[in-house]
Amino acid sequence: MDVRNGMGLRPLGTSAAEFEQDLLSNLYYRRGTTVESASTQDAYETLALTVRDRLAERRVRTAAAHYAANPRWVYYLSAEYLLGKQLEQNMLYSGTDRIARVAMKQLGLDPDEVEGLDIEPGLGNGGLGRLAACLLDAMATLDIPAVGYGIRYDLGIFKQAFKDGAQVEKPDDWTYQGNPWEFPAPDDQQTVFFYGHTERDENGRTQWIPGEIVLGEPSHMLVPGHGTDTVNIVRLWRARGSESSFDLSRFSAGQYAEAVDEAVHAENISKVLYPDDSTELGRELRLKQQYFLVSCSLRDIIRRFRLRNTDWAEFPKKTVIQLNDTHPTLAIPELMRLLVDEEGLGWDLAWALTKQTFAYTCHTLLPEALETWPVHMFERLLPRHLEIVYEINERFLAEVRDRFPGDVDRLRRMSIIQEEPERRVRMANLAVVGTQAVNGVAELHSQLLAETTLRDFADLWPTKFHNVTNGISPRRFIKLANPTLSSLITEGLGSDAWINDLDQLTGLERLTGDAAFREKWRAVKRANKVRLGLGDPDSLTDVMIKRFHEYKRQQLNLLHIITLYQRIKASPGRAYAPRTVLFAGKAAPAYHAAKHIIRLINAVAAVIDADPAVSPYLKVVFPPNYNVTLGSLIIPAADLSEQISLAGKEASGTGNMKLALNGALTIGTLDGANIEIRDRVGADNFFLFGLDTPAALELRHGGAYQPRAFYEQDEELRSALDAILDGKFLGVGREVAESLLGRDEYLTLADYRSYIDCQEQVEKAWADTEQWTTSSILNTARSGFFSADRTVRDYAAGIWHVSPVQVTR
Ligand code: 6GP
Repeated sequence: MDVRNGMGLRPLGTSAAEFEQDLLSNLYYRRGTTVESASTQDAYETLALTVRDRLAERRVRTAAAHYAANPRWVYYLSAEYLLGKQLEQNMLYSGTDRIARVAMKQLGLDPDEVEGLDIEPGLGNGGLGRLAACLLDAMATLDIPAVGYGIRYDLGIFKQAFKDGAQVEKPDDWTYQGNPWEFPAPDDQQTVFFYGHTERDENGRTQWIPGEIVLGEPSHMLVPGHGTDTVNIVRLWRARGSESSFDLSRFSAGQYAEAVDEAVHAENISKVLYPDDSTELGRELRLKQQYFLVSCSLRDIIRRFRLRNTDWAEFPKKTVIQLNDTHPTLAIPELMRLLVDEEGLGWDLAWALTKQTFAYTCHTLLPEALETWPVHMFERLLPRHLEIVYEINERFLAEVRDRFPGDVDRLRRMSIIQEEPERRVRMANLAVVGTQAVNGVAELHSQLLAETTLRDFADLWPTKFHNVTNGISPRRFIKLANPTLSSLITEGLGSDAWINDLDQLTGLERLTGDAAFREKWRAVKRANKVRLGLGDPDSLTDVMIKRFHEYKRQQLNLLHIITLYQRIKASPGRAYAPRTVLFAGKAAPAYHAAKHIIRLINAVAAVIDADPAVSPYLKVVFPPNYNVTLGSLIIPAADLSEQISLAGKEASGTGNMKLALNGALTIGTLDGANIEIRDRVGADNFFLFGLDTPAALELRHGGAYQPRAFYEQDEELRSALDAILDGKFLGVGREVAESLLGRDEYLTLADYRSYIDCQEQVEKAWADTEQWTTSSILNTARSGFFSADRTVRDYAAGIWHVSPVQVTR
């Protein structure tokens, strides 16, 4: 179908009665059932389709506008997306939230029950995946022509449950009932090669003779903008065996398992999301996933380019491909292969086009999170790509040699190939060499990247390095997550324009003097705590929600809890301000140290709960299976936001932004985006503690750090750790204490006293309800900078050089 013909569409109705009519016809014609026999699942699917149709109509007009404009596109390549539930979002964006509920009631349906069946696609691990979703949201909202590319994992991030307090992982078969948000497009299927060898043909051109062929079948989900008619898409690839991969003769001979062997093998590529966050993981299947994503997506990008263009020289003018961390970095040698081997371009031209096309975002500082692949594995799976990487590297090292003659160490550090102790391909080096821009995700992170992790590259190409501080979707993380606060803000500001222009929140500053507004502000926070239902709504709700990682230091929070517990035990008569400490988050299944921390938190929670002398004042809760949905319930209820990573370790954080935006005060270190949050909300409205990055580096690298010295000098710290070692918490957690007393990689004990003292400041501040309310309002009022709209504008102006395309009716 020619998209230009989309203009003849009949606009779908905007009244509840028309919506009801459409619900009925979708129930009959697309779901194939009747009102009498419809299940709740039928009702849900029908509702989803009816909402989706309204966005699909905008999608047709968006595609037509984009086709006519032939603009420069942003292609966002990401192995992960954490999109969150779609129904509520799509009802808001399509403007059907109210009429849909009225129509459902008319049909005798319970909207809450029906909406309760919507499932969150958990196609990511944590920050990096959720950032991708926020950027897609903002790109659509800002009318930027964009496509997100990713993998349609059959199984998303595992579901977390607790057994005796320990994390157990359950598979997340998120499409078991189907997925109404998805449009399969088997006709856009791509062919992906693996293994095999290379040959030179008579013209000296290299051919890759593959050893395995897998099909990539795309489907897309709609990515609507808010307050605009733009609807972009996210296109997800699923691996399929080819038709010939089913062995009929074996099947006929009764060898049923063997008959499907090849197909199963192929389909395993998109079977499961690797449940790792910020850790390097060297498994061939993961490399296969990465190449699968890249190969399918690039062919699709080129197909789209060719709809309106013929000249390769135009390619970078029409295309910018943003690499979300190193996971899609194989796109660089893959584009070279396509241009040189398949299109016959010369190397120099191909390389110039490739470099101009790509940009790379780094999301970490942890050296162990920088991906590398064993050369032998890379070569076996992608023989032609290794040749290309070698060639890129040779030319690159010649450039370095020219600039820094005789500097052998530098060559060794910068080479795309690591030689010792094992030959490996360094994906971050490849990503820097093959792109026109590299960015970190917060000011400190970008600075540290250029000074430490990628320093040699920043010396060579200083202008290639950028900062783009992360941001979050105000639609998802305040408008949808916190409807009551949103209404109050709209009432206070006199309009809801702030949702697409978050800087307008500064208008709340003048309302800090309005007693009635302040009263309502507190009432909203309290009601959100009641809605969350995890503790006394009048207690200080202290939340730490993020992946479990030692550098994030959930263990430091836990030491504070144990100290509070021991103080209350020691002086039971005193009046303590009640506090509810909430943890939520998952640990990578193979990350044992993080799992020990989870188990210890649950044990401490149980011990406190069972102690009537303590439980009125202190409660620890740990709801399992943290995801976007649960986060959206917790964030609006938080009073205190724990952002306590060791300085210099957290690239940015985005939960910190969500919590501040919802009026929580932060207790945090000078790390990641905490610094920028504090700069904006004001030092008086932020609880700062701990070592800064230079001090942490000095203590760690001086080689003189002795956690035991802190233990010995600090009575409360000693007593907290001893309690763990003595088995006071159901005998659990000795590993945690031993690791802290042994190496304490992330200087938890060094920051303990400063943290405890700072928590006392928190308690004092909390006791002054009026001052706390002012700080809470100011946190919201001054968080406008952290809108993902600002982030996308920064990318658009500084890196992508793209402009919006308006979609008209
Ligand atoms: C995360 C970073 O840890 C976090 O600080 C940042 O806010 C987020 O990315 C978005 O930029 N990194 C990852 O999730 C990851 O897997 C390789 O990094």
